[in-house]
Amino acid sequence: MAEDLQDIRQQALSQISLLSSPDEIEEARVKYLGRKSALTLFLRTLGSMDPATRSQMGAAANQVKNDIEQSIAQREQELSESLYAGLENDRVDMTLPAADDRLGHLHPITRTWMLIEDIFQRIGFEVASGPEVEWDKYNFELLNMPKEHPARDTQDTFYLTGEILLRTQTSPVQIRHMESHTPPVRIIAPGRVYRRDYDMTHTPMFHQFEGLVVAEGITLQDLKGTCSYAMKNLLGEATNVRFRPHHFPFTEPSLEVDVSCNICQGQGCRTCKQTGWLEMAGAGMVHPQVLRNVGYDPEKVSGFAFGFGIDRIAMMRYGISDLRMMFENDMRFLKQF
Ligand code: 2NM
Repeated sequence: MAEDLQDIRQQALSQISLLSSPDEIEEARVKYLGRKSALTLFLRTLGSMDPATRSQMGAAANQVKNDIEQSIAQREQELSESLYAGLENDRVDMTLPAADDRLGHLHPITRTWMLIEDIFQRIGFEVASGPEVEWDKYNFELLNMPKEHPARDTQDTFYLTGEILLRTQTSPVQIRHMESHTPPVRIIAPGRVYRRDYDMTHTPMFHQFEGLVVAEGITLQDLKGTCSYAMKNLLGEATNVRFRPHHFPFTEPSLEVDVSCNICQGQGCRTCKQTGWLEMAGAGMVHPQVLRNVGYDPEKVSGFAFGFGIDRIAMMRYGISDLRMMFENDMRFLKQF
């Protein structure tokens, strides 16, 4: 009988030390001390024992009962302390500022690119695109620059094979578009272009957009009006635009487009080399030979084209002096915009 009691005690104590929640504590209290517990059943048998054994066993049973109660109380205390410790550690300071979840943003060049598309779409231009890996034929030959043409030297071309290259301008997009469409044509072609060049103002990859309008009765006035509209929209209504004669193999006549320096408002500074003007674009009336090359009749239609550097415009819009920063992806630089 005494051994039964010790078994009950041993089993209860070892299980109580494993309890891990207030619910389990309550279950254990019923299981080890309740009306149907082994201990209670044992106490009921005391009545049938002889008096001497009864008082001995009664005392022993009470001792076991006390031990179990104490053990449960102790486990209860331990548990509440560890729960409290958990709450202490997970405490949230409601007065702290919220986590920094600012969104990222588009690159200044991407933003300028999108703005350019928007400005030209408003006056009826469509956006065209084409491959960056091009045939020599589309990048040069159909643009009136045959194999030994001296203008090819100024382009510092990356050749992949004798006939395949990285486009040096987006003009091939315009050629492809004219080949597959009949006039009237009114497109801009923004995109990446590649030249072997690297310094403060040149990177081997840069962004350009060219524009092309071909229809009956297009004149140089249309070119000048369109370029002025674009520059004023991109660089501010106060921007002045001027045109100087130039030469390109694919246009005749050819022009260079200058804008008044928006750093010194045309007064003269380091950026504009004291001239008050910044060179922004090349342009001209599409050469009759280029029109014939794509199957158009220069007696019936005429057109103008222009080419701008997107990076250049972004630098002016955001006041960036070194083009290379645009492509280094230094977060301290990018976060400013
Ligand atoms: C420029 C400057 C002047 C141009 C010409 C053509 C085409 F395909 F119509 F012949 N596309 N782009 C052009 C004209 C590009 O970039 C400085």
